[in-house]
Amino acid sequence: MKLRRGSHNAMGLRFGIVVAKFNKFVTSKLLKSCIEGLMKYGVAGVDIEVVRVPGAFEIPLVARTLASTKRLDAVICLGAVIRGDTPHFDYISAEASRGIGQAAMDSDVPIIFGVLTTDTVAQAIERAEPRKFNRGGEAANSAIEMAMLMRMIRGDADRLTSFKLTSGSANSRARRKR
Ligand code: INI
Repeated sequence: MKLRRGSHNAMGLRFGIVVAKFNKFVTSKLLKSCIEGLMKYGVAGVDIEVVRVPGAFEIPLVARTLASTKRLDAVICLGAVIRGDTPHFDYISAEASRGIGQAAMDSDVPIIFGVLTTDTVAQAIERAEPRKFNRGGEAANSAIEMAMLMRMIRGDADRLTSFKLTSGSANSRARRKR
């Protein structure tokens, strides 16, 4: 197996982000860190499409529709489902995760699950916080890694030989830094 060293350069890749407006005080943080995470690896602002949906329940359909356009290398889904006192939690979180997985399989495009499912508001804030769990940044890393991986597997990877599989994913590098 031929592996080459080099930078993790995502310049030229295109991403869609579907972000829920519900619990915006959390999802806006996820969105900010996610965009910063993409740009940190060279993704241009014009190559990022952001679509806002009412809540996490609506994410899968829009993610699948965006992915089906075939103009994007990956789609990132961001939301925050907080248990609180509502039985809604189980329905919405189950549907969001099932639907997002299904959307990836239907469209053949990587779709990243960046939807927080937490028991409390405090947990959601902590996971969105860039200096804590930074789930938005992690979603960006996963999207870049999957976009590059799919190009590589499909043989469209000349420009991606700089992506070094053995050095670990962008996610694991981010984890080591913490
Ligand atoms: N949507 C969320 O994204 N997070 C939640 O915590 C949530 N709760 O708890 O109700 C939520 N509800 C809205 C839902 O996603 C749909 O937008 C709504 O049911 C309309 O289809």
